Amino acid sequence: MRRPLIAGNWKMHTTYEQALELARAIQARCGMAEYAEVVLIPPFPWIVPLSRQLNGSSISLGAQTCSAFDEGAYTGEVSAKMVAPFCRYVIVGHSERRRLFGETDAVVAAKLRAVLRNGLQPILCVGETLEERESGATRDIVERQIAAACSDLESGQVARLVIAYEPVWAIGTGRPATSADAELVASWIRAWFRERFGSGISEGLRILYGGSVTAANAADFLAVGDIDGALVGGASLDAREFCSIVEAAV
Ligand code: G2H
Repeated sequence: MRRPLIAGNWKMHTTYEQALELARAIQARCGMAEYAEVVLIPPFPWIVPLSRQLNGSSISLGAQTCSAFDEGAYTGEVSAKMVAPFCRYVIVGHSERRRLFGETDAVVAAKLRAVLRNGLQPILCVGETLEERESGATRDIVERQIAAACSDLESGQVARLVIAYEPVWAIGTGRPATSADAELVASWIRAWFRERFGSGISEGLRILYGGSVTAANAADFLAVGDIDGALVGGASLDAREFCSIVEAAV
């Protein structure tokens, strides 16, 4: 069966000292969790020191984005190739990247390929805005985002994906989706992959929910059959809260 994945997206938070302490506290409380895969996704500069600190632990690391290119004259970019020795995952298509930094579906697709090319696993974020939701376009939007990123992938590549359903209106707002909302969209996502890649691939695909996940609501999401974990933002910055979310995956 699919092993739950609980990922903490630290976004652009923490000082160096705070990052080391947060990871230490998480490792102490849930570093040996076997029932769930725990992933910390810190800002770029903390990836290498945290990989040293977490050496030997079952916690793995991810990056919050990456360049579509592997190397070259791309000032300010960080490539998947650079983080590959230290990370297992890279988030692509987070709504903050799409909305604040102009990442189009085409850019997201190019980044996703860079992640795969460098042996890492993409966590592809998809989700609708409030306006799109209210106009009944949720399924179209989510399927368009997935199709743009995944249509021409091979089965072996799809098997390495993680999909995070993150409704934009639920991110950082303290207003999560209901577990029924998330269940419906997760079922659409799995059906999309089943129709194109077969049930073997779709049944192995991990689908996360993200958007104002807390220790108080995590169990509701994790109880949904098609939801295999959580992408946690704000609540991942508190070790006790984050580890309570991990423990909800038991
Ligand atoms: C959604 C989520 C983490 P938060 O972006 O990816 O953030 O839990 O703060 O809503």
